[in-house]
Amino acid sequence: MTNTLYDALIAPHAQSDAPFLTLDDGSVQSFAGFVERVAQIAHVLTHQGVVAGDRVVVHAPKLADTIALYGACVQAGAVYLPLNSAYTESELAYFIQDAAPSLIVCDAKGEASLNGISDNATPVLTLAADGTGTLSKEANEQSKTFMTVAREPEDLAALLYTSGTTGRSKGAMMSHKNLLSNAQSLTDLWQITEADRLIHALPIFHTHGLFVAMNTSLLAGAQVRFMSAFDLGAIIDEIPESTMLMGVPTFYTRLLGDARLDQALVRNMRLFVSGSAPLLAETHTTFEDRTGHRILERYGMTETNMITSNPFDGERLAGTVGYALPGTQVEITNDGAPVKPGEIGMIEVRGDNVFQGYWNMPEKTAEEMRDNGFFITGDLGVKTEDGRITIVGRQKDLIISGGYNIYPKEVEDVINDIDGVVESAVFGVPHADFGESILAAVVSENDSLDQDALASRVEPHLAQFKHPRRYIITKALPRNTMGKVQKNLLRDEYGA
Ligand code: MCA
Ligand code: AMP
Repeated sequence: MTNTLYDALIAPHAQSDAPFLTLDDGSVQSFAGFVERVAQIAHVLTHQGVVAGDRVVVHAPKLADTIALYGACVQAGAVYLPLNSAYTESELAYFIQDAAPSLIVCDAKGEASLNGISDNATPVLTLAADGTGTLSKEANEQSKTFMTVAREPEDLAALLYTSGTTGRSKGAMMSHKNLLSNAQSLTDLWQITEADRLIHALPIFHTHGLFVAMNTSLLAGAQVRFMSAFDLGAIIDEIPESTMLMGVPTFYTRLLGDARLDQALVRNMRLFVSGSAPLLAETHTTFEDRTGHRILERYGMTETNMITSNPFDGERLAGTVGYALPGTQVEITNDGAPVKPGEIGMIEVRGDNVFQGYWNMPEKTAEEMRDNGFFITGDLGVKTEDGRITIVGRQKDLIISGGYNIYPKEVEDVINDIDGVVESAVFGVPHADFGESILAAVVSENDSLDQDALASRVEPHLAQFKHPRRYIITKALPRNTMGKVQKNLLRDEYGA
């Protein structure tokens, strides 16, 4: 019996007493301990009626048991569906209705509202920030071995929601092969081995922290210093004992803001990786001046996993995202036809890393996936003769704040629903810490709709990172002759 991901990422560690996760309190879970915990939680899933192909929604804190729950879904053949812990009740309601999970695991605080959202139809287990809750309680009573459920490479392992330009989030269906092939490429390319120790300070509900960081560590048998949240001081403290850091650009600008970052501190570090948002060339060069390390920038997307990477051994060029990963094809196109090197076009990608389509949305899948298997990323790029790729912009209307994606349409929909609002435009402006920050220009026919009134009506509906930092009340939005709102003019006017 085979299970593609389990056999590659988890089963090989069953007899290993080597340390896997080191937690904030200094406690250490060995690889063998992790394998046993995965089995215990897999039993809990089965007892709750979860069968192969069922979705398990996870809206839980970042804990060792949350990673074990991911492993348990893999072992039990279920589909892991992680959700940003900052999501509000109305955001959660959409995902639960769309994915129709067989089980929900949430923080103790969310139990009542998630029970309400699902009309008590879906079982809810809890996993609190201190590790207690019904999931862990039930798991503690289970056997430490579990009969792995067979899964083929094409079977689904995870469903990750990604917001869309239409405002409705789409569930990206990731197969065992999608995830494993990408983990293999990255592990080889970045030469990750069991001698590594990764500082993990990313959230684990996105591709970056879950798949790029955890799948590669499991595949290589690397140690992970698993931080429950981003904490600059803790990262500085851990750097001398570690070899790798994976982060969004904000991690690096914050590190540069700390006087303790110098060559002596990073003497044992082997690799600093950045992704999820553009790394400013200035950050890249300042980081090299301070530490002697050239940050390795890579590029990816939820639907595709990682697409390109700067080389490990070759030149890591600031402002570029490097070359297509082995096994991944990248084309720069105009209307689907490849353009010449040096010309700007749409970045399209094909390979085992590319997802299986959007959950329950075949028409959206067809819009973004060509018949020849190329996925249209919505990012604009340019390629050199030898294949090095630079991202020059985005065709999709997207703001990336501290590595979190915000689709303006989703926020505009909430603002436009407020009585008295005529229309709105949400746009990103440069921000020193988060890269981009979010503003909203609002046309209103109600004079009492000021900054505070708008914020108080928008905020209950959206996770905090999507909240506009400022509302600009205006008489009209700038439009071109086609009637399209010119967000570039808003950015120019309010960027400073
Ligand atoms: C926190 N806040 C934010 C953000 N993070 N606001 C806007 N954008 C954000 N990214 C809010 C907080 O709620 C808080 O609000 C205030 O801003 C300041 O919080 P702070 O303490 O500075 O934030 P933090 O907890 O230190 O978080 C910053 C962070 C975090 C560590 C950069 O945002 C983060 O972990 N980002 C990584 C996201 C990620 O993993 N992206 C990968 C997506 P208040 O002051 O009002 O309380 S996967 C992907 O993109 C693809 C596939 C890829 O290529 O990887
Ligand atoms: P997500 O929808 O969360 O999967 O975010 C994917 C998007 O993040 C991509 O389509 C890019 O626009 C952006 N992105 C990821 N990595 C990079 C990078 N290294 N440089 C610029 N943009 C990036």
